[in-house]
Amino acid sequence: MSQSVFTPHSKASQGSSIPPLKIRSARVIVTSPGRNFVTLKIETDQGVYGIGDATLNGREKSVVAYLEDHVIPVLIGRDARRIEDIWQYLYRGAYWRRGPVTMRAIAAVDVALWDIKAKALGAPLYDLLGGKSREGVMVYGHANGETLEDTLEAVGRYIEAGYKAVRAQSGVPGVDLAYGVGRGDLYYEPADAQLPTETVWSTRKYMNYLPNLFEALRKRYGFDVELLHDGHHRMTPLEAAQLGKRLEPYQLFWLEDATQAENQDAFRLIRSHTTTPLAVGEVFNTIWDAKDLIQEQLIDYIRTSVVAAGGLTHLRRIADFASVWQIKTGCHGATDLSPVTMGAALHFDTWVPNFGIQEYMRHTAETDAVFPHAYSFSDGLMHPGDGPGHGVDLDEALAAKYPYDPRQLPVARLEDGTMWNW
Ligand code: CS2
Ligand code: MG
Repeated sequence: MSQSVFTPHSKASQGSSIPPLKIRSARVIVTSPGRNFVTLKIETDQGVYGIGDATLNGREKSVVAYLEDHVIPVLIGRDARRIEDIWQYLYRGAYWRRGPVTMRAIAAVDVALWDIKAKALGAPLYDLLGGKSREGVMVYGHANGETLEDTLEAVGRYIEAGYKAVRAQSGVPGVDLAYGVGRGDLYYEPADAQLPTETVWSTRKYMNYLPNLFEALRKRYGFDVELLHDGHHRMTPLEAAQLGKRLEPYQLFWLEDATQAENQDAFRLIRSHTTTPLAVGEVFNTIWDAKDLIQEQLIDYIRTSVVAAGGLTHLRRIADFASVWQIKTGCHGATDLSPVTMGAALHFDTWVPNFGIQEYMRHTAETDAVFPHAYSFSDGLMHPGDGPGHGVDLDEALAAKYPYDPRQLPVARLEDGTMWNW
């Protein structure tokens, strides 16, 4: 790399509380302990290293190439302390801004750099963000069942396990393989085959059934537990408005992804017809995807995650912007977001003043072993741990035992064969 006065790492910084941390190497590690994960490890000349998650479910290799071919070469030699400058360099410098691949690659670098800086200072990451705003992070678990009775029982098991909030997804009579319904109870993994599984969808059958599920849930468990549901982009705005209205008596914590959100205007119609709280954003990559939704107060929770939206540097900007309109966070936390993202998210959640809730879908024992972590769950709350950094590591020797296993997400068609949103 050419040296010039404008190259950030060419000047020795003085008066800083930590000495320069020159990036010596960066490597991408792909492992599949039950599902695929892409991890970036950045090492500095001081021996301090950091790790970041770059997993893009079903499209993992695209981010691997982006990092290896285009990002790692420009990182070597830079000062790892300059998190903001490196973020701007990767975002502005790409010229081709935004998108799931670019923003995940930036996220992996960003989270690894925050990890490095926090470790160098000997502080938990939440302290660098501004310190603790709460004692624990409320999470919601995933209860699902093939029938209404199965789903009621699954929700009951989460309540017994101490969860204060539970997402309920159920098989729909007449619909084979509805979204969110796994084959086993504990772990739901949609990316299940090398070529996409074809599923068939009927919004009519779903909408006829869903209010019965929530009526039965409230009858059995009362109104103290928070209940959530994910529409997974399946409804039109008008259908979503109708469903939201019909769910009002059951006081959901939120109805997620009521409709597809490329057109932010679509939420105006939903909003004007229902007071069921709305959450959206797991597929968003930048503040621009949510700008109108936020400033027109068309949603209640922003679901964008550390890994999807360019890391902590950008996610906290989104959260601050949302706070102006009293919109809270509700970070995506499905199993395709690795324990590294979970750890970083829990530090973010511990700090962020306008925190709403955090999704927590347990990883398998194999995944937990590959990613030793400091976070823990008790009484419906999660804790990021108080050690230095984000508290999640990668056991590289163990990771090497689980080679990449190509899998894709399913697709959905309407009953007449028309392609629809999975
Ligand atoms: C989801 C995910 O957790 C959620 O709310 O919608 O299950 C999503 O389908 C996966 O993360 C896709 O990779
Ligand atoms: Mg979702």
